[in-house]
Amino acid sequence: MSAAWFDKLSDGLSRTRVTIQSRIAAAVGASRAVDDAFFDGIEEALVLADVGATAAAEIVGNLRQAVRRERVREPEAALDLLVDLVAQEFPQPVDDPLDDLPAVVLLVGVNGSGKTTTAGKLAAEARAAGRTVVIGSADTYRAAAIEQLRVWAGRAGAHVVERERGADPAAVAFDAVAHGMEAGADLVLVDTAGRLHTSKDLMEELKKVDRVVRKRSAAPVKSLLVIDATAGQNALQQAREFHAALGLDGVVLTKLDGTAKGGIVVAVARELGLPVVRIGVGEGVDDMHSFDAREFARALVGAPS
Ligand SMILES: Nc1nc2c(ncn2[C@@H]2O[C@H](COP(=O)(O)OP(=O)(O)OP(=O)(O)O)[C@@H](O)[C@H]2O)c(=O)[nH]1
Ligand SMILES: [Mg+2]
Repeated sequence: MSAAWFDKLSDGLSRTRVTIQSRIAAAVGASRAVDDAFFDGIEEALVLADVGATAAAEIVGNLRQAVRRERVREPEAALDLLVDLVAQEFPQPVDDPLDDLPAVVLLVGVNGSGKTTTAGKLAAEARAAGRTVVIGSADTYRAAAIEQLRVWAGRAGAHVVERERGADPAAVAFDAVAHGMEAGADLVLVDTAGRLHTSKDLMEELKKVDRVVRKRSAAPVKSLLVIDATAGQNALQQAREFHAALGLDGVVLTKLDGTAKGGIVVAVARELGLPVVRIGVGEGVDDMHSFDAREFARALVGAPS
């Protein structure tokens, strides 16, 4: 793990860090003791970073045990244990669907979470590794969405499969997969329209896209939920619903550059056992990184690397 990666992630999580660090500093206080006030401060800090009340309480419960077991007296040493505990919430090693090509990857999520941007970044990443990429433009609701994806595909050097606005998204997805299979593409990315997890019709539509893609694809199909880190606790409910509908393979956490709420993935990983496949830390093509649970935990807690 390079130091540059850590710096970027820490930059991305800087607001989270400031919040957690200052809370923890307040918890440590003048006494600098690992006492009830210390544990309460950490729990509060984790809740504020959107780890969720249940997860925060359990992590702190485990921290209390670990502190006792290891007879830790220094706050810094207790924070090291906290980093370990947060990191352990993530499934390891990450089974990266993008490592194992050929593959078809479906990008799903609520409106504006960063699906199209992530499709573009993933396409560019695969192209840079010498892979051939097809992107299916299955967000047919808005003409602007088709155009946006075309721009990303052009930039990445990926072939884009699209139909007119209003076309059946499942038909576009089918075309894209068919084209990818026939052309022997390494990676087929399917960008879907944003939809609320509470919308029954749109979730049914997505299931149809998924069915059609699986039927046509000779390669493994993976569904990734794109979560906006600024969505906070709501993202947990999104993850539950999308997971129930599709059986997700992982999540991409975007917009970590603009939030104090990166902890939501801890809750998602913990409850659903889903790996974080990539993180987005900006709008540019290079603003995406793979995820390392330990480094993430360090950045979240604000412990030095
Ligand atoms: N700062 C920041 N902005 C991002 C990131 N990822 C995406 N965005 C921005 O978020 C906005 C929405 O991104 P899109 O990729 O269009 O999101 P989407 O999920 O495709 O949206 P819909 O198709 O409308 O549901 C755009 O302005 C992106 O530039 C990120 O990691 N960091
Ligand atoms: Mg989009």
